[in-house]
Amino acid sequence: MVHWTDEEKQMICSMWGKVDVAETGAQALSTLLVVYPWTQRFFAHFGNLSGATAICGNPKVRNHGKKVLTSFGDAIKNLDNIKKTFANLSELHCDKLHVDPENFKLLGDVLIIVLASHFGKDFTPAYHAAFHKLVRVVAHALALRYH
Ligand code: HEG
Repeated sequence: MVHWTDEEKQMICSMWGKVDVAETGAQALSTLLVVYPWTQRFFAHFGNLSGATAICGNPKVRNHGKKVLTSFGDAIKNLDNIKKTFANLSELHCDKLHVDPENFKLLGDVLIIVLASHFGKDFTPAYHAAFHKLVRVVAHALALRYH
């Protein structure tokens, strides 16, 4: 089981309280779709994804980004129980959505970059390390029910 120090928990929870989930989620998902264009294939039903401007302005992308980041918030509320928290979502992404779990890591990396650009110098190496651990644990939990 993953162990979180009190300091890690404190850093993650306090910074997450300052995150605008809708805006950060929209930015993270848009960035994923622009930087790694093959991820667009999972969202073909979202309408116009033809280029960065269309992607960033697409309301379905924005809405889904918020949904994904809200889900990250659930992980943060259940830091000691992330595997169980994401068991159903893992099954959904495997069985119904057929998302290659490698993409969970990419989204995590993109989220770190968006947080770093938002928080600037407050995103110290210690915060970076705590969030890096979080996105890896989330990606791992989402991949556990794959078969
Ligand atoms: Mg996934 C749906 C969470 C990465 C593709 N994703 C969802 C839903 C949640 C979620 C909460 C809604 C589930 C429902 O309707 O019951 N996703 C989630 C997290 C992460 C993630 C926490 C974190 C890494 N998702 C992810 C990635 C891709 C992807 C990397 C593809 C590149 N998700 C995906 C698709 C859907 C969801 C295609 C269905 C979207 C829809 O049709 O509305």
